[in-house]
Amino acid sequence: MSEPVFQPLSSYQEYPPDEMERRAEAFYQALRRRRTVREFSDRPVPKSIIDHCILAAGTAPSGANMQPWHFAAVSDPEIKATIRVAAEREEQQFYQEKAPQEWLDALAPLGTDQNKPFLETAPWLIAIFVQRHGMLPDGRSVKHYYALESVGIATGMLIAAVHHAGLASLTHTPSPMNFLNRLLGRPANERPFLLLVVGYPAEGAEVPVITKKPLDDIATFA
Ligand code: IYR
Repeated sequence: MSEPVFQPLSSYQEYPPDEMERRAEAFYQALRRRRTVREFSDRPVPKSIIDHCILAAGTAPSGANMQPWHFAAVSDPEIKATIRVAAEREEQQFYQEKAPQEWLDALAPLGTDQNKPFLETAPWLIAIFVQRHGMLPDGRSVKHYYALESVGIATGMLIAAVHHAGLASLTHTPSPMNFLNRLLGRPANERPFLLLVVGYPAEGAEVPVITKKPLDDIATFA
């Protein structure tokens, strides 16, 4: 048991009310420009940008500050190609056998199918893993709390960081994703959570016409 150590909250920044209004609205306007993109350019993106986006994600709150995540960032064309082959194998089964009609109907407006060329085209794939428990250097296991919630929060922050940097992303979830452990050499205590495809959108990229729910539909105020 270690004693808590406290220090002054020196990083907090308060803004005058009108500036707060502007910032809250501006952040919403910035985030609402984010679109999930499925057509990527092969333009390279420097690793330093990805480093900072992952560092931003790593600032997320987590259960007991266990930080139960691992981000495996891949730019190596050969590894990307093997990920594509494995993911398309899963997707083929999904679209042709496993997915119930109701699910296929729900996906129809997005125009997705089993072909995932972006897994090779995009400069970066970030495989996000949840550590169901931690591992000390001596091999003992450490319990993680709210691991899925924590990694979900960190992933949201990663998506926002990537968008803020001026890049596009795609949340990709081939199911099951266990092949990512094998291909990326991740240990058995880690479970793939999501594959985030990151890069510039392809020139002339198009996105489906969809809408987001209005405030009244997503919030209640009492
Ligand atoms: N993993 C598949 C299917 C898919 C599922 C959902 I839920 C989506 O929002 C989008 C796609 C695929 O990537 O095509």
